[in-house]
Amino acid sequence: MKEEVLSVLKSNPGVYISGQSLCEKLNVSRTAIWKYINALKEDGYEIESASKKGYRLVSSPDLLTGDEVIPFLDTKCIGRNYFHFDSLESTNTKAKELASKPGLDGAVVVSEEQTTGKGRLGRNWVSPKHRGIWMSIILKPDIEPSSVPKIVHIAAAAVVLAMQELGIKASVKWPNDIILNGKKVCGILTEMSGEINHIDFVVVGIGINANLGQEDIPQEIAEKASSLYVETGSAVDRKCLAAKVLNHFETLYLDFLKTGTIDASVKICRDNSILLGRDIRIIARSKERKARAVDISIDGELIVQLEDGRIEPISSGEVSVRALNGYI
Ligand code: BT5
Repeated sequence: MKEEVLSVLKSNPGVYISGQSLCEKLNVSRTAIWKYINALKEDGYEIESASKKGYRLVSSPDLLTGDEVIPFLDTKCIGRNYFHFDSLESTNTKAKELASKPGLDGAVVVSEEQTTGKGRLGRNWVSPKHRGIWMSIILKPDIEPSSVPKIVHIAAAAVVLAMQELGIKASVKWPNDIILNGKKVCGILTEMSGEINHIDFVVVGIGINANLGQEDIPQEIAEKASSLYVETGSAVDRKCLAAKVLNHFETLYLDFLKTGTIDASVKICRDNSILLGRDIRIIARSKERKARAVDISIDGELIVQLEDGRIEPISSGEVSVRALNGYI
């Protein structure tokens, strides 16, 4: 009911709504309305009350609750089930717990902070409270398990397009990093559960360093990690960016399900790639090879030319790619 009170206030921006009309619209008592208004204030909503006039929403908190994000969604499926938490170990872990329940294809799990956020290959992901967008999308696609690695390119393309809409020109560092001014501002972690020929679910975790200040970025990663705020000098509207990512993700993902190809996403990743044309190191397990990144295939593999001239496709699985000197 609290959500309904908020929704009425939000649909009348800046305008006083009388307690009486809230009671009638929502069919509850005045005392109940008063309680919901107080609960909303506790959540960080600034609501003015004036006798004889009623209630007026002055400002909303910077939170990624469903109330804040869903109004910006133009999706059919992605984010229509929305789980918001104040704190979680990892949104991917929570998403995997939820994913076995029916009806959660497209569900999104968001947390204001992660206490043990995860990167690839057991690495950690720094996720301070209220500063970033830490979210996971649950998917139950009817595709071959071998096609699952393609989804990371859909997510990367969605993040780049969403940032572009906010005037931020970020690049993709194949396969799962988004880079701004040479530093990582977003990482993507795709996990899957299933059998050899059947997918139970896929979880796509997206971590965006939106408004982290320099002090939120630990010293050990400060050389390669940054945030949109640090790089652009202005705070981003997290709810708006989160919704834009989900909107673009759905469009590209539905295109993938329909056509069986990730052409559209690969084109975006190619056009905004930071690696193509550059000399790189390919690190798989503890082995390192030098190569030049020449293309991204229609299936999302990185096409490289090795030092001996051979051309080889690299799949995203277990490799890390670095510039010859340093991270990028
Ligand atoms: C990634 O791994 O880039 C995937 C990150 C995915 C994070 C999201 S947040 C929502 C969801 N829930 C989760 O628990 N995870 C996902 P990888 O390429 O392995 O990069 C990890 C490395 O990046 C670490 O070893 C650090 O060096 C560095 N790193 C850690 N936190 C960072 C941050 N916030 N920003 C930039 N780099 C970071």
